[in-house]
Amino acid sequence: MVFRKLPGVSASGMGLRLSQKFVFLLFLSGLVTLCFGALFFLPDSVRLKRIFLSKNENPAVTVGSDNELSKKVPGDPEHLRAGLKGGEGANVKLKVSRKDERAFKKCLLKPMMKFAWDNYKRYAWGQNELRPLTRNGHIGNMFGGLRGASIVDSLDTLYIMGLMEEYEEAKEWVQNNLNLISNGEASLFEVNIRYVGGLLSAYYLTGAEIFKQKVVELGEKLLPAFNTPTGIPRGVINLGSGTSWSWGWASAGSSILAEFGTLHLEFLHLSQLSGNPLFTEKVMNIRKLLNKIEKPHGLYPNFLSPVSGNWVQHHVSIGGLGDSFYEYLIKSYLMSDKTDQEAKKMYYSAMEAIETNLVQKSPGGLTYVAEWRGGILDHKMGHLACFSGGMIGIGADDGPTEQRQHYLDLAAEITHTCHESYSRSATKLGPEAFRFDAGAEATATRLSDRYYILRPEVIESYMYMWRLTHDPKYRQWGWEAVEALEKHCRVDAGFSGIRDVYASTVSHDNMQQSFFLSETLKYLYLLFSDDDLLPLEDWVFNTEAHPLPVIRKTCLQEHGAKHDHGQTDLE
Ligand code: DMJ
Repeated sequence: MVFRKLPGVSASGMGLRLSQKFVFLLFLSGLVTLCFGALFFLPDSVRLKRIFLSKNENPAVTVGSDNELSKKVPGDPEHLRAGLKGGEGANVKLKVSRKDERAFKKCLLKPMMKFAWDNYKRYAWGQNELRPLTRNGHIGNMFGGLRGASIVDSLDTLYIMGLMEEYEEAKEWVQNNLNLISNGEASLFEVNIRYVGGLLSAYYLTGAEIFKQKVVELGEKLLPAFNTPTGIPRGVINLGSGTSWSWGWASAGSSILAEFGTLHLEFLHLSQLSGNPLFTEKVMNIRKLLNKIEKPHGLYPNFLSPVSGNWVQHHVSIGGLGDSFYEYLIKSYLMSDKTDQEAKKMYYSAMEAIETNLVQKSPGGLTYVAEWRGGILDHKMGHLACFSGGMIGIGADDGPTEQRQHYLDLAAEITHTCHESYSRSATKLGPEAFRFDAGAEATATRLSDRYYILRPEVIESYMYMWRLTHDPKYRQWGWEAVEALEKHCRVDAGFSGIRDVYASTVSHDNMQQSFFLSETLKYLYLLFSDDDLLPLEDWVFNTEAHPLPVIRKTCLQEHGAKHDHGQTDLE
């Protein structure tokens, strides 16, 4: 049948009966529904899909302040997961200003923390860490009989992010359940950086007396570890009996540089809070010995005998076993309101020796810090060593005038190399150690080095470098890490490390490390925050990312006058 257009009759109405029109309309709407429905089955990358199905949570980012944003972005992990996995970050870029985009990203860190926390609370409450695959808790043997490492490590992150209900739960647990009467074998270093550091920063941020009371009590339990012929503490202590000994794996009963060299910040604050000069005296004694002892090529080896006070092995590293000793030198100087000249001198001399002996450039132009074994270089850099980008960055400004720009450049180059170790993997997360030999450039060559356990060091350097330079690439790199964590480390009941960063199908290690909550998520949050949230002029972060306030000169003087100790060393 041929339809002719009749005058005054619309094309769609041409000569059709009502029932025919109805069938035609039904067919048309069916067709439209079918086409739209098919969009859902297209891959995410298809542009059409992104145009039609862009999620509606994005409008939240078009308005106002961070606070308004946090109300609008629900803390539901599924929502967050969908948001990140579907690549909404890209859409956001098209719709919002740079400031709002940044605020949106910052906002997403909070539900990540909440997700990690909620799952720890649900499956591992009171234990040290969450095992997210088996949905149970882990106690381990690092903290003696102490429990709740994830709670103490999280206090300040929860508080800073404004997760107040969760912070209150954590505080209540500390008040009622943190039992310091314990008899297990504890690592002096780990208890100090996580428990002492966590409680100190919780006290300074909130003013809650309970944290002060607990931290001073715990600090006193650590003092017997220093009862050695030299005053250099041993690595392991029984918190009940006070007996201490060296790690079985440390050669000839030695103590580890990164362990006895990472007490200074916390112990100075313990003296501040308790009025007990002993804490300061103990760490000043370590400082004195290290300052005096002969150093091969100006370098500090990683193993020292607590009995003879001599180096035991000539292995030097800015990564594991050495790392945070250097960090605490520059941070001691900064935390003393720039009065601790001895720490300053030791830091810059150590840096000079490190640059002369360890800093290398790969054939591909990447700057890295090698390890040193009795004069022979091992062209390897551990993930742990990647904190050094940030450390060298924060130390740049107080170095010799002619070296300042150089230090900032060096910090940027190391941070760039560490980013390369991430971007050269399938998961965009970095391996435990990467090499620069046998044709390798910032990649792991050994199977045993391919894992990633939610470590913070690379992100830590992004945060410091962002604060120091405001180069947007650091936020971009941080965001890449967020996306990779969401894609590969988030599991149904928390976040987990992965066994091989180069495998696109990941295998999880079933551990949500407490430093993921205390460091990784905190540094990411700070990376997307304004600089006036914990400004670097007023706070230093201990090596577990717990912020401690700068002790102002006047305060140091009062303290020195009252207790008559340490003042000359700090001037
Ligand atoms: C943390 O416990 C601290 O940053 C420590 O200094 C080194 N290792 C972990 C994180 O990787």
